[in-house]
Amino acid sequence: MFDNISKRFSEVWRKLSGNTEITEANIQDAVRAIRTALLEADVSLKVVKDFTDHVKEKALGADVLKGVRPGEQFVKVVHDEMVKMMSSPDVVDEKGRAKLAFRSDRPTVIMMCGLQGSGKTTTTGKLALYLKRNYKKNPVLVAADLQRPAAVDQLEVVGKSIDVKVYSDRKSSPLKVCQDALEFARKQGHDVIIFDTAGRLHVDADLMNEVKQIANTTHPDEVFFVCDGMTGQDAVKSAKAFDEQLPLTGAILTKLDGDSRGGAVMTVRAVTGKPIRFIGVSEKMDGIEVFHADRVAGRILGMGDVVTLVEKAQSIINEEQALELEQKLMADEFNLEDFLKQIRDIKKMGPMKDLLKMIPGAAELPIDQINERGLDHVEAIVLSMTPKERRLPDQINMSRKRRIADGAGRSVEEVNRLLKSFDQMREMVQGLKNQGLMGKMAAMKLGHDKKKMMAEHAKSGVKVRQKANLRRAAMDLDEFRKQFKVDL
Ligand SMILES: Nc1nc2c(ncn2[C@@H]2O[C@H](COP(=O)(O)OP(=O)(O)O)[C@@H](O)[C@H]2O)c(=O)[nH]1
Ligand SMILES: [Mg+2]
Repeated sequence: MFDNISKRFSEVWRKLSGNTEITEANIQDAVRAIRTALLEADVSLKVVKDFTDHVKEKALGADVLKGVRPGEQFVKVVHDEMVKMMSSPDVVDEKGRAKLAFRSDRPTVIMMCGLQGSGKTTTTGKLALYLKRNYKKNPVLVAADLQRPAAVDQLEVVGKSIDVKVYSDRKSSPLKVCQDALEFARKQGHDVIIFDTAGRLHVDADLMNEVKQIANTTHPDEVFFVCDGMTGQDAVKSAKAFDEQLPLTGAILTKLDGDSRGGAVMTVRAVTGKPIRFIGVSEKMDGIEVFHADRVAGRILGMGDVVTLVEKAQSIINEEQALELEQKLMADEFNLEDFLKQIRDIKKMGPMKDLLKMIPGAAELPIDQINERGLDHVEAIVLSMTPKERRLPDQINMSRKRRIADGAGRSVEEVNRLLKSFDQMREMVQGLKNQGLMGKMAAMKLGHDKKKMMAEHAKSGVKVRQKANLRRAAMDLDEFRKQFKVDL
């Protein structure tokens, strides 16, 4: 995600890190480099100019803070400006879910619009799955793209894959199918209805009339402009055209998993004033994320996205497992059995490459050289150990190593390497513990909810000191994020 631009920013940070003080001259240099990076990402000229003007002004005006390196302070200025440029108030609820204009007197009507190929049909399905999972809704999808017969088929496949009803009538008209579907939804007790409308290759009057009519007749509660995040200013032009004709309530930027240059995501809100509500991050039905400006800014700026990484882990490892693991780590009981479990959980989270990209500074790593099969090999090695060996890895001698290697079809060196990295991991955990970071991790896992954290920990009977750590952790989550950022 945003590979090119985040590499560019990493270079800017690296150059700055050599300076012991921030002067007008080196700010000028950095701002110039940022300007080039943004223009390359196809951000519109006006947005770039406003952005760099603000950054310059803030950076020059900022008081030098004690204990903060000048480079770090500059990064913060850029980060904050970028968040400001992309964020909108009141689009996320306290649980981190997308706030949507649900209504209770009739099914909530959501309308998707945008150019052909922008991802409307795919996102219609993703959104339905999101609403099912996060709000326990019972949505129905409406095939309102009657341009091509295949469009209806495509939505039906999508609906089937997520077990959501699709309403279609191939012989009808787009407007009528939406009206009839609304009636159907009312009768069948569907509480959300999503219109998958037709797009064109370019904005044209016919298309606009069609979607306008649907909107004027069905009064949608949310009108989402779906936009291909790989494009830059072109996307923004069409966003403007749709915004002039329809009561847009937000934008969804798709395909950010590709080599998106980031232009659209940085420009859409600045130009239309409409909030970005979701982003699409894969072709699959669960490839949708609520848009958090600070996280996306972190990714663009090459600072990684620890919060999303933790949340991703959270959706795989449940809270109980996480607490159990944490306690084992605290008590130094973590062994290769747990390691194996971890590996399997990591594998469930998707390709290593994608995960690593969320880690701060990863834009600098040779990520393309990562061997995705590596985890399989590690798993095979641990599997060919006896349970006792997994619990007491320190007791694995040479002949045991040979037996394990043979059993796994790997070399003895690989077994050695695994045991060594396991040791290092234990050391690292020790280090984290010493810095009080484990508590902070736990704080994130429990959604930063102090009461819930204290309750969980009271139940699990951890020591008082650790509770104090947690209490502190709840307060300085920002500090945690800072610690995980690139060290300048
Ligand atoms: N990688 C990726 N592909 C996507 C995403 N969203 C949509 N696509 C793909 O983009 C193509 C066009 O999507 P579609 O939903 O048919 O667009 P529509 O014409 O607006 O309905 C399809 O091949 C989708 O699989 C996304 O977030 N990531
Ligand atoms: Mg479609």
